[in-house]
Amino acid sequence: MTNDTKASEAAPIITRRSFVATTSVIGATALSAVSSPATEPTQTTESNLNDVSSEVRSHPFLTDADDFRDVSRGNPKPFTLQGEQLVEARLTPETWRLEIVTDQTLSEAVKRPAKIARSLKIDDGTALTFEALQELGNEHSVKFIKAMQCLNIPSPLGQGLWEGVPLREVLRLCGAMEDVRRVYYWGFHNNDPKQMFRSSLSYTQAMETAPSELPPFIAFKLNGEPIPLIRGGPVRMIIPWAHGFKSIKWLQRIVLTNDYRANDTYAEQNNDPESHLKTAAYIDTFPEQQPAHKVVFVSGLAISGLSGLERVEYWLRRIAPDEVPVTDDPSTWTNAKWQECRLEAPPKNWSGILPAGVSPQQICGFDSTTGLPRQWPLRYSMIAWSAKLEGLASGKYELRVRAIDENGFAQPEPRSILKTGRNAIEVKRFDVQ
Ligand SMILES: Nc1nc2c(c(=O)[nH]1)N[C@H]1C(S)=C(S)[C@@H](COP(=O)(O)O)O[C@H]1N2
Ligand SMILES: [Mo]
Repeated sequence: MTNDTKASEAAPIITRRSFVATTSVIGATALSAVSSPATEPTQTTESNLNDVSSEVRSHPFLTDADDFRDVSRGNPKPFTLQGEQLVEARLTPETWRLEIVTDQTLSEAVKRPAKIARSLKIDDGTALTFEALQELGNEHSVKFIKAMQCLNIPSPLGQGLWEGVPLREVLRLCGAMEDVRRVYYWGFHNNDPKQMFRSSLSYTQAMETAPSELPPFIAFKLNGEPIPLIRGGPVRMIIPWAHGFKSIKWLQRIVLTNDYRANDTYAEQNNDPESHLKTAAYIDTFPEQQPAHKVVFVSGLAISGLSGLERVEYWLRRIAPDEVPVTDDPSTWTNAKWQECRLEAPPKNWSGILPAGVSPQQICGFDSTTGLPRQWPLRYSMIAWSAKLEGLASGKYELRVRAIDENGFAQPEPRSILKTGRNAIEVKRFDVQ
């Protein structure tokens, strides 16, 4: 099946209108808390229960910069600095500088140190300024919609439209290189080595991008605005394919090294430093008490990871009074009866979703002529799914939701190793009375 067919076959997501029209609404708590385009509740009638035609999501497509779940270290956390402290930390657009230097450490693994024709340093006034970065951005811009997710947190943190300059264009400023095998980078850490949160890429990942593929980039805008301090501004690294730990906030230093080993802080904590975002589904929180014999809508998010997203399925299981809830073992999955969920279709009109002045044609993953997404969901983004549970009798229930990737692998396959990305199948338990 081509991606185009899939996009056109995707059913529309259940609407806010139908959500609010229902007496029994799973996900309503989460729903009312988000800032989606306002649609006023209409009267509760049978007909609008089935109205799934308009395109209002249970989550905004782009998460407000302040609404991401925050994962950051530091004491004090860099985003709590103010006034003169920010100036000293070089975390204002005027004071921000990016240094690019070489690693001169020799070891068993490194016989010759990295060499570059030109370093960018604060000392001699050659470090890259915010203005120079933006100028590079005028020439070599990259825009990308990314689901931010932590390898170790089992729910997405948010989704943003990030804009910046491909890392390769910035590294080009250093001229000829010799004996560079890896790119190390980190951000402001209160000048305390113990607080450093580092990440890395191979030289190839940094410098070469296959046609239509996604380059690592140095971002200075989020959702059309300057990146706020809380999200790692003024300048943040964005690694489109990776979990959050590669997307270093408050970026200030790049070190080119001849060491072939990843130095990621996450690698030191038993995580796979080369893992890509996983294809997986997540369930919105919902009330644990539901009325019997009413229509119950459930919803959530699905991330399209490296292996793409084919569909999302749910399994609703009624638990007999004497039964113990099942565990996540293979026999459970063999006997389960999975049913397909609706997936949010590509928006027909992106202008209400994207920031003013940004057209889909400019964004990676969209056709530059038609402005249509080349695949849906866009790779490394997330969309909403929904399902309608009907006529539930009183009792205890378990709802499980899983994603199937484009290789036909069902979550949690093929990654039983949680340290490449936590994404066990989610289960929610609720009572119907
Ligand atoms: N400088 C710095 N960058 C960082 C981190 C950090 O602690 N310090 N945490 C990383 C991790 S583990 C994640 S999951 C993401 C979270 O991004 P967010 O806070 O914007 O949601 O930021 C990454 N970048
Ligand atoms: Mo993370």
